[in-house]
Amino acid sequence: MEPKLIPLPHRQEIPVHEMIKRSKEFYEVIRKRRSVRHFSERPVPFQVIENCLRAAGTAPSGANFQPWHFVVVTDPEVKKQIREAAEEEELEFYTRRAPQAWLDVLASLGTDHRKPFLEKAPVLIAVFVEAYGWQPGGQKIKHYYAQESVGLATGFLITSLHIAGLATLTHTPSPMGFLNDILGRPPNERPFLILVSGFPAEDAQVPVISKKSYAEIVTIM
Ligand code: IYR
Repeated sequence: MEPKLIPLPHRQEIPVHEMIKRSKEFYEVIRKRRSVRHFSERPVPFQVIENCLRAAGTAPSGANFQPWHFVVVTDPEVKKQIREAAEEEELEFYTRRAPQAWLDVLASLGTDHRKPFLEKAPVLIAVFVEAYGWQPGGQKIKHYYAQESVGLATGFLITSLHIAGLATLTHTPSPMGFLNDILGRPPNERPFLILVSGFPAEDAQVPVISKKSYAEIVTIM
């Protein structure tokens, strides 16, 4: 099949000094993002969530399959079910499943099996990976690079929520198959993570951590 090509729409021509300014400004905004575990119960304007999800849906993906699905949970009863199921798995993780070496590296974050933020935060966005889909004729089709694609879309989502002024936590109870049952998602969708979202609590605290230096993460050749 011949590809249908069009001239690049929305071409940007930005003066170099402006490119440098914008990239610096973006860095200054994104470097202030922190994973937050203490949320306010203050409701979030739904339009913000919707805009951020629209932004996430523009991410690049393998063969443009867009193998993601986002379930927005605000219902306190559903959040309670998710918390209970997650805490059950997490208790197993912290007391039996996790090797000591894993528990050792988590110690600096101060995490444990209790996940009150799953009820307290006003919005949980459950992100699913569609491992496969169906062609218009009904034939099953594998989604290539599905994990990577959903990782990229989730990055867009976290970034846009941060820019909109909301805090997030990427939460990955393991295993999290319970999300398919609670949220009624089909078997071709695998839970990727829960993006806990909302305003940070007035007294929110975060662990003291540092990011690797530029020199550590970059090689110029
Ligand atoms: N899923 C557990 C454990 C955990 C694992 C990693 I890797 C983290 O960066 C943080 C926590 C939990 O949510 O507590």
